[in-house]
Amino acid sequence: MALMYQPELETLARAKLEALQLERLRAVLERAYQRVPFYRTRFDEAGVKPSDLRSLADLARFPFTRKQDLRDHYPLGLLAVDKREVARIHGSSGTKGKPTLVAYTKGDLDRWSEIVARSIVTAGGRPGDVFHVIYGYGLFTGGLGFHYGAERLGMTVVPVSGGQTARQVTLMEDLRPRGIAGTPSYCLTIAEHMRAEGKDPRAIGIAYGIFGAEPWTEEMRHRLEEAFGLKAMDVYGLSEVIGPGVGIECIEAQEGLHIAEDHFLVEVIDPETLQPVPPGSYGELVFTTLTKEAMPVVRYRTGDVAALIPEPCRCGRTHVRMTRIKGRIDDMLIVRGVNVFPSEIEAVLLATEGLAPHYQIVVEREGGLDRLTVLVELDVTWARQGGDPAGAGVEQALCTRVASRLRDVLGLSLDVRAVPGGSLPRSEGKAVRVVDRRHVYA
Ligand code: DLL
Repeated sequence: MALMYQPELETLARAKLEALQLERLRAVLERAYQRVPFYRTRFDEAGVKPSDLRSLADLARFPFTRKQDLRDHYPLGLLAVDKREVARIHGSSGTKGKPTLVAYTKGDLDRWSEIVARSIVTAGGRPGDVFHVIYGYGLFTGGLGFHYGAERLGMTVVPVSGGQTARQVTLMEDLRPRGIAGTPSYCLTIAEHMRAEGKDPRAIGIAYGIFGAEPWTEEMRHRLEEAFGLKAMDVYGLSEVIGPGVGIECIEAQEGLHIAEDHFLVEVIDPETLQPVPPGSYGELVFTTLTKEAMPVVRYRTGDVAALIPEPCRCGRTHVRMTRIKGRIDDMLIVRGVNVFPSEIEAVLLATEGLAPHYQIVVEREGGLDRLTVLVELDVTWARQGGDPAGAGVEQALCTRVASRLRDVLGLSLDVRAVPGGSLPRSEGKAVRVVDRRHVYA
């Protein structure tokens, strides 16, 4: 069996796990009802009381919470503790609208470190490893979340944060980390920077990478693993629920993220009907925190689309797995009536030899019709090695081929255009993939 940080909790039999969840859920609902006026009003409006909860299924009678509710109670209107008990504040990255703030008690921070320490071990990390953290430090939960989890585990943490790519490379070459944690897009930016200097990222000797905070694909995993010679694991989380550590892939299977079910109760719903989807089907993830003190959330609608994987995992952990996030509901493009997730486009692009792992999706409106263009860059190494000996001719052929593959996959006609190497924006944190110009002309 796999090496585990808390084997007794990670392999808990389902019945025992559900009993633990029920006990914690009761306490959380009671706490929310007694201490947070927002939840009291919502529960009263829905005609439910915490004491109505007899089984986990009864949670379905309780109302959902949305990001807008946090915004409406900005900055800290959903606190369940006295302000003086708040030990730290974090915020969502705010790539969309105003940031939402979240609060932690000392106890919350302690539990979060433990959850992240456990996640790092799940992904192959060990005490004593040099661990390079390129998630941003600050209000964003990525940097500090991984930092304290790694310290709790007894690792040697290098708190580089994002940006200053040249310095990142120097530190990696000199300190030789065994593990790295960061957004997959920024990690590829680092690899590109190294190659441009004639260096091989594999020479650093990184064994495992813990990547998340943005949607990515299996094809991106292959690119990262090939570039650095590491094993890439997906980590999921959101500040409203806690931060990184809500779910993590195990290094044994690298197939689906184990949800820390002793701390977070997961549901998957149809975002239109708000009803649960059948087991194994895609829908919107909804989480209820089971152990948060400062700011518990009840049935928080994440906007993230994924499916649960009901089959047991070969690593021996019993906590349910979820698939990678397909995308966010609000990132889903509707182009001429067809639903498109950027990750579906990424999967085709990154599976194509000759294309660099940088792209941008542009949607415009022309004469009342939506037009989708995918901007790509050629892989410099591929071109240099003779993949594109004739120049523009081959480039055009490659774009035509990719466009036709995308048309097959998406059922939508679109253009693929190659732009000069290095001209697409490079990520130093969460990548922005979509430029939707339709509202400009609307
Ligand atoms: O991104 C927490 C985090 C930090 C997760 C580091 C993993 C690693 P927020 O800034 O609040 O928190 O953004 C949360 O990011 O609702 C998803 O849409 C997206 N997201 C997070 N992890 C993944 C992932 C952090 N592995 C929002 N795959 C979430 C796809 C992800 N999307």
